[in-house]
Formats: sequence, structure tokens, C-alpha cells
Amino acid sequence: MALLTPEDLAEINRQLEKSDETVQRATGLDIKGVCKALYGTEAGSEKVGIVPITAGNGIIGSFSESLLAIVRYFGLDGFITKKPDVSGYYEAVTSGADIVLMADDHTYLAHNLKNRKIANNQPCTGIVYAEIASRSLLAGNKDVLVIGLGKVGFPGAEHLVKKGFSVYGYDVDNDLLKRAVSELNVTPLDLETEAKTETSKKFSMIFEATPCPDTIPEFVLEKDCLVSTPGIPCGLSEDLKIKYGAEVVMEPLGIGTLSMLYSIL
Ligand code: NAI
Ligand code: 2YC
Ligand code: MG
Repeated sequence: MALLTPEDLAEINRQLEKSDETVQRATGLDIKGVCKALYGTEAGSEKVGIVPITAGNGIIGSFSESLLAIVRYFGLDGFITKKPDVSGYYEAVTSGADIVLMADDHTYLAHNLKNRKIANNQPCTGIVYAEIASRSLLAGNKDVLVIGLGKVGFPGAEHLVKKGFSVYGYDVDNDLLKRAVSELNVTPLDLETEAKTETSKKFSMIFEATPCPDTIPEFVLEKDCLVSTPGIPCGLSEDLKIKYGAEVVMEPLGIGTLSMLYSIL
């Protein structure tokens, strides 16, 4: 599992503001609006308890503090428990948390103690970033390119197929690509071989969910395209972003977290 670093989370409020502006400009909705459109819910006065977890690689500096900043940025009430782990969970519940947020190295969850609903960060992140990609105001068709069909990318691709988009997919792992073709009827687009053909297909909407840089090659880019990518680091180079006037939505934790929260309200 690719773990966040304190550097990824630096200036989280600024990152949230910037990505909110980009989402608004590219789709006509802000991040809350996209989540409301996705789940039909909106946040009220829910109290969010954030529990630091010491398991595995342990506490990531500023992870809990970033979650508190994210919860507050989106207008919710939140607190970080003084204790971690089981003691922290007990503290969260007895302090009146409606929703608990906590993460070990493999699972980041949101659990609504009132209605028992529970959310996992990976599918929730894939769905919200795929939704953002699909809402480009400038797209002239319903073609979306998905690069990375793993724990985040596959649920995002599935969401786009269900919404009736024409989904093209690529993953370096051929088994995962085959699975997306057989289970989702995704059109495979082998970016390795495509590079050699002049008439490759270009996209206005791209959803990338890989842990690698430069995964989005120039020949798939339409001018003014929208690249929606939770993948860290960014899959689109700065040069190509400027050359094609691309809008890039990329944020390390907050957009995925709001998707989790709205999915359990
Ligand atoms: P994963 O390992 O399940 O999936 C990543 C997929 O990318 C794999 O199937 C891999 O074969 C594929 N891949 C790697 N290099 C590639 C390339 N050059 N071209 C095409 N495909 C390639 O990882 P997961 O959990 O889906 O996470 C993906 C990324 O999203 C990671 O960087 C993770 O840190 C990040 N992430 C970001 C979040 C956010 O809120 N911004 C939340 C959760 C994850
Ligand atoms: O500080 C803590 O409580 C740590 N146990 C948190 C560990 C989070 C590990 N997970 C991740 O870094 C990734 C992120 C991309 C978002 C979801 N999982
Ligand atoms: Mg995010």
C-alpha cells in the first residue's frame, strides 16, 4: 500500500482550496456539490472522531491533523482523540462521535455509529475522482480514459461504466486489464503499442490512479482536457499540462475523505 508522507500533506488547506477551485471551474460544481450529486446526501451537524492508529508503520505525522483540517474545511465538527488505537476508539465513542475515521496501513475507514454504514477510502476515492473526470464541461463525447485499474482505479472505472460512459482502460498489470475487460466490458487501450500509431485516440476526460509519474502519454491528450487523479505522484507532467491547457484535479486525502463521509450519511 502506498503510504502518504507528511510532505504529501503539507499545506492541506491550500491544496483543498486549489482543488476546489479547479473542480468548480472544470465541472461547474464544487467538491461538496460533486459528492452530493454522487450520493444524494449532505453533511449536517455530524461529529467526527479521528482516532490515530499505531499499527504497522505507525502514526504518520500530520495525518490525523490533516483529517481534522479536512473535516473542518467541509464544515463538519471534528476532534482527534488524545489516545490512539483501542483506547482512542473508546474515547471517540464516549465523547459523542457520530462518525469514526481511522486508518492502518491497509484500510482507511469511515464508520457511522448511528446508521452503521461503513466506507473504505479506496473505492470512495476511485468513484469521486472518476465522477469529477466525467463531469468536464468541455468534453464533446462520453469517452473516458482510465489509467490504473487497482483498488482505486477499478471501482472508478466500474462507476463510469454504470453511468454509461465509454470507458477505455489501461494497466501495466495485464491480469487487471483483462479483468476490467471481462467484468466491466472496458475497451483495452495498450498505451505501449498505441504510442507507435499516429491515429491514436485522444481524450478530453482522463482518470488516473497509479503510484507512478508520467503515466499519461502526450498522444492521448485533447486540448483543454480534464485529468482527475488521486494517484501520487501526478501522472501528468507539468510540461504536458501547460502544453495542452489541461485542468488537473489532484489532492492527497481530502476529496477521497469527503466521498467516504457523504457515502455513509
Ligand atoms: P494499487 O496498487 O491497487 O493500483 C495501482 C495500479 O496502477 C496497479 O494495478 C498497477 O499495476 C498500476 N500501474 C502502475 N504503474 C502503471 C503505469 N505506468 N501505467 C498504468 N498502470 C500502472 O494502488 P491503489 O490503492 O489503487 O492506489 C493508487 C494510487 O492512488 C496510489 O498512488 C495511492 O497512494 C493513491 N491514493 C490516493 C488517494 C487520494 O485521496 N489522493 C487515496 C487512496 C490512494
Ligand atoms: O497516523 C495514522 O493513524 C496512521 N495509521 C495512518 C496511516 C494511513 C495509511 N494510508 C495511506 O497513507 C493511504 C492514503 C493514500 C489514503 C488512504 N490510504
Ligand atoms: Mg483525495
